Amino acid sequence: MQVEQLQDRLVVKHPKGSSTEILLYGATVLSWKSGSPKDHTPVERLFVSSTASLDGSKPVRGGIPVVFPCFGSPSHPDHMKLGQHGFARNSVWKYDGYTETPDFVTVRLTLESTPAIHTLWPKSFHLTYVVELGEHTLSTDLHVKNTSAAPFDFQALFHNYIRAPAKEVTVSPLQNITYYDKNEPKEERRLKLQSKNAVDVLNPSDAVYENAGQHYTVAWRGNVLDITTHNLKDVTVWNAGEKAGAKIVDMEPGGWDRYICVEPGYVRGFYRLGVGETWVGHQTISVKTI
Ligand code: TA6
Repeated sequence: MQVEQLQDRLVVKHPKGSSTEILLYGATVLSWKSGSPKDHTPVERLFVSSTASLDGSKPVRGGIPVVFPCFGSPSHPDHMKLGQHGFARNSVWKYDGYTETPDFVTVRLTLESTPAIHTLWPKSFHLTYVVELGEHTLSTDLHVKNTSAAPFDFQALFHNYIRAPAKEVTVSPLQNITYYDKNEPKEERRLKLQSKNAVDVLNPSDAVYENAGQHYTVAWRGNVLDITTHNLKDVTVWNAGEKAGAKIVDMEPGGWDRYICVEPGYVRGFYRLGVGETWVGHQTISVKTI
């Protein structure tokens, strides 16, 4: 059996040694252990703060929280009752089974509206989250189906906390991509053009790149992870830095220096989904070296 269902999570094992754990709360991928094509020893690739709450009392500080239907604090008139990053990351999803092939083990989770969600966002929808584990890859797909009687607008994003030393890691290629910096006061924010190809987070970063290339390389000290995406035109690069990181209540001491968030999403503007239509946002993270 490649998938073990525990009370609060799924534990998925690949015959070639990689593994992943998915909390039903938020469908949050909590762990992804994978070797590389050169060294097959599985290594944890995601950061989860040791002080994160995993009991469903708040979104998990780490792993891969799913952001839907709004990114950050709501800005769309239909989203005003929602909390930061929406409800997908703090709702309990249902396990909907798995499939396996010689190369992949794939699990599905689903979420539909509940009375509590309906009071915040009175739309009818069906979400399916598909997590596919390969020998050196982890893919996540979010399927959004509009089962309402009218179109609705949403944003979606995978809030990947990649385990990496913030002082050394870079994300590329981002040269000539326009971005805005969420660390700047809202009224002073303006779009800027990124001049560097490989962007570091030596200074605190909360940069939202729009219409980026949908293929990113995250690199440090000979480690290389690739992220390729589909239908997720934007990417956010976030690291809180030392000062702000110390103020995040569920961040372990010094945790700011153990992660970089590289977050593919559709977050500049809103995707309008017609009645009965389905939108799929996809990412694959691959371990390339070490
Ligand atoms: O995606 C970046 C971001 O929106 C940052 O602004 C930062 O606040 C981060 O997400 C974490 O948000 P959270 O609600 O999980 O504390």
